[in-house]
Amino acid sequence: MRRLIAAVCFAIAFASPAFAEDGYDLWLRYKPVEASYAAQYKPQATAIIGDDTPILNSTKAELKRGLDGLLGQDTPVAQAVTNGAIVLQTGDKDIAEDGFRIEAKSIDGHRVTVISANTDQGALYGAFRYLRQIQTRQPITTIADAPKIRLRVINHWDNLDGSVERGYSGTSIFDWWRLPDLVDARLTDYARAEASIGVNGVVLNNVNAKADSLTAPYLEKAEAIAKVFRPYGIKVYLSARWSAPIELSGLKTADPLDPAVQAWWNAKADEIYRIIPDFGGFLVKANSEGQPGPGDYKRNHAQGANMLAAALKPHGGIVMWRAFVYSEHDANDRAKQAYNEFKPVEGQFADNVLLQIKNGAIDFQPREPFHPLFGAMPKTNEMLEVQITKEYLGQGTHLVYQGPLYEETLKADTFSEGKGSTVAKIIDGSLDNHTFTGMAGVSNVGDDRNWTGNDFSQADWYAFGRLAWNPEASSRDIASDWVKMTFSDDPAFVKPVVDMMMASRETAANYMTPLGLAHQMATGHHYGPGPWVCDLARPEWNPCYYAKADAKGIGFDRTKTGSDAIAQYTPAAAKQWADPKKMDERYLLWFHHLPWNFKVQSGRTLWDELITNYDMGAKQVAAMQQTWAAMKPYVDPERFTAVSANLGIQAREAKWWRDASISYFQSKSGLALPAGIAPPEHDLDYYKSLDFPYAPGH
Ligand code: GCV
Repeated sequence: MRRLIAAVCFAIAFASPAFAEDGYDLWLRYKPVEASYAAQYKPQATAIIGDDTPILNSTKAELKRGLDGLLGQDTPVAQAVTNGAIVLQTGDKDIAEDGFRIEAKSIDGHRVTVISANTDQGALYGAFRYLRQIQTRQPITTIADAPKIRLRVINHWDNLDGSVERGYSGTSIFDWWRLPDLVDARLTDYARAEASIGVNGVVLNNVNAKADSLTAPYLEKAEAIAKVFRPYGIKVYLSARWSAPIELSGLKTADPLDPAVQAWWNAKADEIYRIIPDFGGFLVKANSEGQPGPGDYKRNHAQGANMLAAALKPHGGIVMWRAFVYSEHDANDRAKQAYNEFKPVEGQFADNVLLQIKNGAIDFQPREPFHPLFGAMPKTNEMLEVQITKEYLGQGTHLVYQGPLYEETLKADTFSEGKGSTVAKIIDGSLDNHTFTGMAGVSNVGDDRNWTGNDFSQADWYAFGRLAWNPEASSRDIASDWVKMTFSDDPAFVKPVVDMMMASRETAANYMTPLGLAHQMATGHHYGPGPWVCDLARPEWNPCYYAKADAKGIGFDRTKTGSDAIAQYTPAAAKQWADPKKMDERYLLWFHHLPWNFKVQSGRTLWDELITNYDMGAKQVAAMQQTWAAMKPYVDPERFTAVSANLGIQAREAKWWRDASISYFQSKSGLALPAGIAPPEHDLDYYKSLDFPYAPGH
């Protein structure tokens, strides 16, 4: 009997808690801080006081939730000021839009902490910042902050049938079928997460849009979502299909200069604002990858964007017009297309249009030089688009922290107005005096319990928000905050994990596309390697188009002996990549086609360097596995196991990338592997034979 009682006690003591750590709470876990910290914070968090408005009510609720959890108390939401209260004060005109100031003050003789702001939204951001101070064990001192970028927007590539283009974390969180009647409570947590990182806009549907999302029933559904988002300061936007007037109303044309088309969009805008009074505006992918657009009527992008902008303007709406144009009718180097189409219409866009430009000229590759349009159109409102989902960076399984990739783009110097003309200064408007600024991130969120599939992919979402708020921020600092809030603030955990995250993007570039190679992924789903693919109808659909490997050498010549894409950059920017002997070799084969025996900076031949990089990448993932294995004591078993499993997949796939790529390039170069490099496990035919008809996200 005694044994039975002991067994029962043991089972109770070690049983999993009712709610295990499953990643659902993201960086907003609000687990109790250590007693010594709680003792410091509690006297400054005795009550919460603020007006009764929709956003301030969510602010107070979040503060209560956070403080109750972090400090293990029942924090009253009160009316009267008492010592130690947190007081929300809005209407301070000296504080920038969406900004806040946290400071100790005396009100009626009581020592309080005031979170002041101009707008309710500013107070909400201030509250999240206050909580972050506690989550990361920082003191609550005077803190003043404001976003440097006005529109901080998430783009969902979510389809109306619930699938998500390039989504690797389940299906869409928007249940279009059952909306507006059934509004998933999860959407509130989604809005909390977005607001916590400063996101103030969400595009609900895929840029490869269906016209249906503009019909009345779907607008009612969008409004049901907007109702959830509004108390968190988030506006909804829709991707608009260019040919909607034809598809929905039978117009003969979608020509932007046709009065009937203009009238259709004007009426549509009126209808939208009747249903969604604070609608943000449209995101448009036009004349790209088969999407319709003004080019179908020989009109340019400015003519197209301006027509929509005119329809939205009376309501305060805006247009985000994408510069990702990829036309199958343009035989030019694909990297040149956007610049060639947009530069000529510089100065012609309406003031409520933003040109949304991907970080690089091709398509979210592991590494690309910054997009040549940055700095090339100083009269145009330019916004940056990055991919948070990892279409080309290991999709749902690889641990690849993209903070350094975003930071690399933001810090890139375009030299457009002389040294220091960084992409960050262009998109925050400071370089060319724009006040209408933006940054967009393509969402990695789905209905997986932990939102992003891979627990570490939450960090990309988090980093996007923090960098859209402050494009000068450090991706390392952001990773450190994220790790502390999401896992543990124990320095024995934080340091190795942040180091691992910071190195992870370089690691992926090494095993997938070293030395500036690009687009070597398999066709369609882009899962895994496919460098050998060379038989697709259009040249630039083929990975072989990008690597141009043959018996003599490898690389895409984008200098004047080749496509001369380098000339789309300012001379000062282009200069850094002009000489293959002196340049940053991480961009080498992006700009240059070189012989296999070219001597790189390490003293090795290009061939040896390429192979060494692939090999190093695969080994680096094995090292990541070891780092993580040593973290077991600091992590809950659920997330430890999930991350370990994903790293196992990543290690296997990194080796696959290494072996398949080496195999293929060796079939071209005919050269022996450098000393000490193990040969690929299989022959090239084996790698070519692998087929993944059910790879996700396609
Ligand atoms: C939404 C790439 C992706 C497409 C995506 C496109 C875009 O080509 O593979 O899935 O389409 O970019 O950004 O529009």
